[in-house]
Amino acid sequence: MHGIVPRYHQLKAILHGQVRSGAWQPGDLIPSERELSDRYGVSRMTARQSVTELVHAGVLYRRQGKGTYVAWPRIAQGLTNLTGFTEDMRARGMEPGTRVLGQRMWATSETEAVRLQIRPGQRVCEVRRLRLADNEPLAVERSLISFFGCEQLLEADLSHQSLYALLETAYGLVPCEAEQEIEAGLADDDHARTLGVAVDDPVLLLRRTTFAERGQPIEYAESVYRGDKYTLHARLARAPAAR
Ligand code: 16G
Repeated sequence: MHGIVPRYHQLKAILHGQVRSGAWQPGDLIPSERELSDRYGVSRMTARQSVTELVHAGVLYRRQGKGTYVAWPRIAQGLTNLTGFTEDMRARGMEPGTRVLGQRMWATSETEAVRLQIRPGQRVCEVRRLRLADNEPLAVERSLISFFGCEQLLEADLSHQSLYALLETAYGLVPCEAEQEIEAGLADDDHARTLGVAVDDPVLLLRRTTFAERGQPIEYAESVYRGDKYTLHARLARAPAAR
């Protein structure tokens, strides 16, 4: 390797190319830093720096005492459009899947009631679901669904149909707007087991209140997304006054 581009940068581009071209597949163990330095005629330090940058970029990941592996591509989730899980996965050409973990009537807590703009203790339908794409677990979602007659949802088979689609077709409640919060978190025992990750692996905690037309809150959901699977993406515009 030669020229004015730093060597670690050149090697980084080569390694990234191996992943992009599919020569290295997700889950593959890549050559050690020693092998890379021999193969490309760079120092161990240069090899390490290239690999480290690709680890930071999420292209590769290290396993303690095992080596460096190719990471699985992440799902880039936009933050401006309101979409449901099913439509979102289908739009990406992935097959959505759902395992219903629980479905019951639930008396709302103080904070849940505030989110849904109802009285604390008012009963809503609670649905807990594991969400999968191409059979891989991505998220655990707990939805509280609130509308007059929501107990009918106890009869619904949500393992084979989309909640948003059902709300729309059966009840005329079209999800129109949502407010969402995102926080970093660590997988607890329960979530780790369900999502197939290790306890204390990073997760994204999402809380969303979804509103139907005329601002009627219909769902408050708390979701735990795998931290290794998602990149949240938004395009930002500078406020006119600051231009
Ligand atoms: C999204 C929502 C969830 C909603 C679901 C509907 C978040 C974090 N998640 O996953 O609240 O219930 O979409 O998807 O906001 P469905 O139509 O496939 O059931």
